[in-house]
Amino acid sequence: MPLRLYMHPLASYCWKTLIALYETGVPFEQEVVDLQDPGARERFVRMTPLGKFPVLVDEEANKAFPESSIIIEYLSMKYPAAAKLLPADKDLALRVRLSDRFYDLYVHEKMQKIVADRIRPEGRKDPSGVDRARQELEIALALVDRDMGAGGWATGLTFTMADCAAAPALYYANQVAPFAESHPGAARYLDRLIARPSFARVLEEAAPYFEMFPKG
Ligand SMILES: N[C@@H](CCC(=O)N[C@@H](CS)C(=O)NCC(=O)O)C(=O)O
Repeated sequence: MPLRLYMHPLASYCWKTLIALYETGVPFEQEVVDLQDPGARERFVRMTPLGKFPVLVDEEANKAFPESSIIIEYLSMKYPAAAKLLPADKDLALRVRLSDRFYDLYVHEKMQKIVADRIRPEGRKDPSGVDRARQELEIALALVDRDMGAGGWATGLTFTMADCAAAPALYYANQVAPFAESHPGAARYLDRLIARPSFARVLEEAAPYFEMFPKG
């Protein structure tokens, strides 16, 4: 098997790449890494010193990539079936990358900040950082609500890398800051993402691990 994805089934950025892989049917193998296991962590960090999931290894090409967006860019360059995730038109591709950045930086990262605080020990929590993350998440969700209520995908009628980014970011944001009432347009977009077979499959595979998700 030429492609191997180092990942964890609960990890949101891994979901982003899994959605891309399931969307395109590119064959790959999953290598689940348990970062709680010191041996597994040490081996993983030797491969990728920042220790972040996902990492895609192309064994045939002898290449390895961290960073979910770069992994999707690589898939779209190498596999014709994945090319649709990044439009050939340069202006459209720029819009997809902009939307991908928006979901990663202003939805996903804010959500991660809130979740990460849940697992900090008492006395080492960061309530003002979490307040700020909640405020910034709220601004981002208002933009999603404004743009996505009427239907379609992140940058138009075609499902792209931006939707791969949006799905995990909005799914987990809705767990930590439910937005169905405050932002119904954003919630309808999340419903469309959840109904998409690629994301539905990711959620089904993650379901056995959901009890590990830190409670608020
Ligand atoms: N910018 C990176 C973010 C990756 C990231 O934050 N991964 C999380 C899981 S969703 C992780 O590896 N966390 C483990 C850790 O930080 O120890 C990407 O797009 O892939």
